[in-house]
Amino acid sequence: MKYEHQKIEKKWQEKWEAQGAFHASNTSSKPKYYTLVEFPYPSGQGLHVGHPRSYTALDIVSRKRRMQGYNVLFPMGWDAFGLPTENYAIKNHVHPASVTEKNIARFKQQLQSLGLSFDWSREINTTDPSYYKWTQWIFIQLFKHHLAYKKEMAVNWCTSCKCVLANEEVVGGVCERCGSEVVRRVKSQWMLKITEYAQRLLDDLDLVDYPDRVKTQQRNWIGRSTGAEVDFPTTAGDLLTVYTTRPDTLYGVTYMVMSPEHPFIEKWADRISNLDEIRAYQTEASKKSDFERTEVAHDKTGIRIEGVSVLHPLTGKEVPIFISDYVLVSYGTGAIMAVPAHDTRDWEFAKKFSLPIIEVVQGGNVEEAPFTDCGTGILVNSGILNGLCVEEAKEKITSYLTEKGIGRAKVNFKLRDWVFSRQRYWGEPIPIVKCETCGYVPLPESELPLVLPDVESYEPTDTGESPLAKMTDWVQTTCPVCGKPAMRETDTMPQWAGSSWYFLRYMDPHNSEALAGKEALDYWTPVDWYNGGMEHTTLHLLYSRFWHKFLYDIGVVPTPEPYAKRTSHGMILGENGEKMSKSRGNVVNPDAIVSEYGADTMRLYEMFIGDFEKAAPWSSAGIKGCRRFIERYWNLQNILVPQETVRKEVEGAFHKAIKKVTEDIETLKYNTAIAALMSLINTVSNTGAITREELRIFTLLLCPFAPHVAEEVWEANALGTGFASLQPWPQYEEALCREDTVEIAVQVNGKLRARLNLAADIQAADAIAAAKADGKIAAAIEGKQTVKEIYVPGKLVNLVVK
Ligand code: ANZ
Ligand code: ZN
Repeated sequence: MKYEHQKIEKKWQEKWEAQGAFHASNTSSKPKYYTLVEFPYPSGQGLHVGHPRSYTALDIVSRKRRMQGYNVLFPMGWDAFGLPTENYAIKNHVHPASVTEKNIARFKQQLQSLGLSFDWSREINTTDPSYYKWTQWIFIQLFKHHLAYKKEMAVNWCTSCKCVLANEEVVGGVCERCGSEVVRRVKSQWMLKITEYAQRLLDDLDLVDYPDRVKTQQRNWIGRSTGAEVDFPTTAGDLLTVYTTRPDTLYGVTYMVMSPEHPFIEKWADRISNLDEIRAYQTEASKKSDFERTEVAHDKTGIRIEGVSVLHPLTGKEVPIFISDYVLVSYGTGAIMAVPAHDTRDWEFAKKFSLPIIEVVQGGNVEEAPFTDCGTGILVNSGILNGLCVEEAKEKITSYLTEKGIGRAKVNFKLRDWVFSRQRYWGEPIPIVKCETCGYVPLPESELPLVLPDVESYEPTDTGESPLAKMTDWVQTTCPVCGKPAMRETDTMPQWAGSSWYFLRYMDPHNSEALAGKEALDYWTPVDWYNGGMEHTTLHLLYSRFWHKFLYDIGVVPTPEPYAKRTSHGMILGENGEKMSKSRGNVVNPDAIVSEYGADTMRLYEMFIGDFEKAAPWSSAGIKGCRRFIERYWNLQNILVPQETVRKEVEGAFHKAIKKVTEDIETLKYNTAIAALMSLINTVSNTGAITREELRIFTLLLCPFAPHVAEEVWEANALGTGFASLQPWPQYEEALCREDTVEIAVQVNGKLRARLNLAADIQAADAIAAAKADGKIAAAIEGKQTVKEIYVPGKLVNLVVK
């Protein structure tokens, strides 16, 4: 019998689909299990070999859970709004919806060819009006709860995408998507108040099982810090308030810095004598990204504000004010008190502008370098704080400032509100109208979905408005409250909108009354295991936790957190160890692999490729090795003997393999699970036969990894009734899993001389005899007198000689 992967794989994919083998049930007496992978953006390039790494990994978990008796929800869908499709549509004069449809068809066919056990009856598509109706509904709820608001603000503007980017989408000063320059522009934007959830997003990380590196990245992104605000009187009369994490260093302040965008500059325009210089600096600063501005390495620049200064609140001394781009308007109060002795950026600035440096925490030589490691230092030159340690000084000064009414304790977060509008076509319309009388008014829920109208051109306008703005018929409407003429919002939602709640829709995807029915939500929430890329840790993962918490607060979902457990896979690199990309010419096409070697080989290979969490290079030799393993499994049918039990001689090997595979799947150690199956096949092959019961167990263990070939062998040899994929998972007995040999270290006078494999239950005398019989040991003790012989069971023999 020849192993014909193409025939076999097609056959089983059709059978599973026809019989709904992997459909989840919303009414089941079984315990539920919800496995989720990040749904793809259906790009024109089709599936990448990186996609199946995540999908196969959780497919294996899903398949194992079904075999363990769970009602499993393992769904798939399309995160299909977004710029690449829109840009393609503009270039090729086609509707983005038809591009999307075509791309989805291709992706779906590719995914199905991999034998992934998705419940396709629950497929969703974020661009489908029956889906985005609920994205719009959630937006309206956010609006009604004052968590969506409109604000004039300086935003990141991608000069090439002609589009506003969230801070998260600006990486290293350039657009994350296209790599073009990002500048600051003032625009009126819809914002979502994720900052209101900052503390809870931080605290509730304790409720979930995420890898440490994911939790750490989220914590850093949220960036909670504690300190104080201090009000500095100015010669202009206004109080200049700063945020500092080091109020203890207040006596060390020798100058102040305001961000170039600080509103006081306009306010003080009449008093500032060097306004031209200041304005020129403001223009320069607006061209830089926050990232560039705050880099420590960035050369310090700034301009002194002539005409206004600050009076130190404790010493009464006059202190100059500068503007400099290293202070950001969007953080704290947009102004700082500079303490050059103990802050690196302030120190560099002070050196450059020859400003005084006053040491206030003892420990370094602050003329030579800033002393920032102040943990154990004692306060000096600091009036009422002298002699205190830093922590005591922080406390004392904060209560002192509070008492005097010139300061207060303050907690700050790095997290910013989420810029939620895009001036582009291919996104969810924001369901708001603007009325002269009533202001911003949400559409009545009965009018949802607000469907994207057809436009003639998808090009963004040169003014930066969305192409929808040109659709006057659509834009002009009436106010749902007062009936007077009103204008629709023409901005659309960002790409992150649809993915912020999609996992809920899978629970009840055809519901037209609600985003999902209450019973379905109560039953399936939370997702039990969610796998996705590390690159989504600070964007998607945080955004969707925020929306979920909000939905929890308004009583829609039953849990405060959406995902009980999160894991993250490493990237698959090109054969040369570099990131796969067209330009590097190292892209592997999954279709070609599936067609030549089969989906089972591809799946097995991607799981065998190395540590799941780490990046791994593609290897053609590795693929061939996995194919050979599957053929060896297939050929077991040639040595099959009609015995319905496991033979004694291989019983231990089987129980150990069951245990290993059972446990390794839970920790995503797929490479070692597969290695255990490879070793089991060796053990069995060496006996020259396999019994039906042995083949049955082996088939079930292999089934989650290579399901098509497992089903075929199962059926061809009538190993049981129904799909192999739905059989109970094999059980092992702990007692039969014990290692029968152990490695023993042999020492002579405490020095390691040899390692021996001995029976695990060997007696002391036999172990010592075996050690002495070893060639290296015999040489080492030759002609010497043995003083002592020690055997530590299962570990070590030590011979003391002289
Ligand atoms: C005085 C001081 C002395 C500071 C010292 C630090 C060390 P994190 O931990 O990131 O919250 N800062 C405040 N607002 C800023 C802004 N808008 N742009 C740039 N820098 C700003 O850091 C808070 C510290 O960063 C604050 O404490 C302030 O400098 C600076 F030895 O104040 B510190
Ligand atoms: Zn109105």
